[in-house]
Amino acid sequence: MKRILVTGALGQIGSELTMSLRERYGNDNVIASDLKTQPNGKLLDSGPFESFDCTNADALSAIVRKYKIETIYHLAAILSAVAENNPGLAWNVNINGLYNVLEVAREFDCAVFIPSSIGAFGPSTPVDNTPQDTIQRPNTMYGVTKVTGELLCDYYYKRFGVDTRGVRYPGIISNETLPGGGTTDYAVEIYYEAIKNKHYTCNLPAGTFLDMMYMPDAIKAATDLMEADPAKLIHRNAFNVTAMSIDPELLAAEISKHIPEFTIDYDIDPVKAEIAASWPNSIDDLAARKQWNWKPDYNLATMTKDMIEILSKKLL
Ligand code: NAD
Ligand code: AKB
Repeated sequence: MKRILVTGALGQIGSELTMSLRERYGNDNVIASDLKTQPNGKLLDSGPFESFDCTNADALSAIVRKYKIETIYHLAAILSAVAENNPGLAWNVNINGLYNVLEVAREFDCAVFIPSSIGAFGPSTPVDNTPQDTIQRPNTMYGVTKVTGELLCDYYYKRFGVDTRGVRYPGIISNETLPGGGTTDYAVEIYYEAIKNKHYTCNLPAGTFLDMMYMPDAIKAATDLMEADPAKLIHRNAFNVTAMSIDPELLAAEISKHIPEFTIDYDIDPVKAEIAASWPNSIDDLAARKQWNWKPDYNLATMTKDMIEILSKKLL
């Protein structure tokens, strides 16, 4: 039976990944943790929760020791738009927090899952069908921390044998917890606004193609990779994974099939637009498909149907 620690468990991905891990490995074996102190009822009622700052190495080490942790899903991070506004905070959390996780994993022999991002690519990366191995010269602080994280994780695997594994997530679309300050947040907000107000003002320009994925696939990617046969993993940090490449117009058109009155207009956020313009239009996830049988279950149509059904019950 695995003993698991999830950092950043109150975030967009952590809140759903923790519940899924608890179903899989048993409630008491999955310790949720976050800097925030107030978990929602479901997370708190279903298993242990600890509040600590991942940049505090002693606090992290005490939790790993206390619960005899074997695997860490390290999700605590600062996302792209917030990172551009506060680069020092992003460096501290995304790099020093990760360093603490890797050190504690080395000491206590833990496996580590750490998400990278399409943000690890930059303006000189090939934009279409971006290969697994390619130029990575991001020009955002988020991207700098993500590339550094990928390299650090590879280093800890090669140098110390720490079982580090990661994916480069695209924008994640979900209906449980709102996203935490990223460039792709529009793709979640659009569904909430479509249901509440039948209208959405988008902060990225029409024609901004980015990879996206529905949360159930994001969870599947994390758990499948952590359970994959290590002998088959040529890459470790980090695998391109994607489910769809879409722009605001395509997303709006799909929503309109369910809500015909829905309209979209644009009020561009220049910081987010610049970040998005530096990321790929679409990435190639063949390495993940070959090495650990990655395959998404949802496309734009099936995700949109599900999002609208779930959010209509939640919001109306
Ligand atoms: P989020 O912002 O929703 O959640 C991050 C959580 O980390 C928050 O609950 C926050 O309170 C916590 N946190 C922040 N600083 C902390 C600290 N010092 N100590 C402990 N906890 C701290 O983020 P998310 O969307 O769930 O992302 C999780 C991971 O996945 C991140 O590494 C992110 O870069 C990556 N990722 C996310 C997406 C996406 O679209 N959501 C896409 C690509 C990669
Ligand atoms: C962000 O926009 O910052 C994240 C990501 C794609 O890494 N959603």
